[in-house]
Amino acid sequence: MNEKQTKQISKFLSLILRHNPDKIGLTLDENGWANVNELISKSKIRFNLTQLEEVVVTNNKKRFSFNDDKTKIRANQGHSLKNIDLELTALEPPQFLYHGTVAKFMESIKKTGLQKMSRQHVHLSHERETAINVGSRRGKAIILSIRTLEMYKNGFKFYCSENGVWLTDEVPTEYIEFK
Ligand code: HQG
Repeated sequence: MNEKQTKQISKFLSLILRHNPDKIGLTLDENGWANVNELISKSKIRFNLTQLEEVVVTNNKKRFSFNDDKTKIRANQGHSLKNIDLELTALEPPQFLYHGTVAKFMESIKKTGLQKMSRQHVHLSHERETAINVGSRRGKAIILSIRTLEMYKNGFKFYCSENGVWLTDEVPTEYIEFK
């Protein structure tokens, strides 16, 4: 497949596996898994198992995973669906993690901290570069450094998804370095 085809399938998978499985009459289990055969047969765009494997393996952000015998597939993070338990283990984060955003959100972030908005978690990254890319989706990126180890010591929980995105429920303003 060419890049355009894999991207089209990846976008479709993000929509179905993170946000709206109902759109094609698919049901995810409580851990976010979809049955692979059912996904392929109900999908509006045509692809087979080999092509699905190619999308999972080549995806630049490792957005999706198969279970061991490849009968099930799920998104690694980014869900807006409620009540999906990704079975992540709480971990001690590094001293700082980064969040990329844009100027138009700053007034609100200064008031209420980082909130999960429509997703299940606030997304943070270990690399500054990643945060720049995330922020740049919306315009000129502003990078916030978060004192995550201090948050952790004060009882906040942190998780790291299968594809290396750090997740937490919220970041109160006092832990954000506004420079
Ligand atoms: C902002 C993509 C106002 C927040 C990316 C962000 C990432 C607030 C937006 C992943 C706020 C939410 C997640 C507050 C946060 N007031 N705005 N209190 N708190 N915000 O898309 O982090 O390609 O849900 O700064 O690469 O941008 O989908 O989160 O701008 O990994 O795999 O509200 O999505 O990955 O936007 O991106 P999002 P995000 P995928």
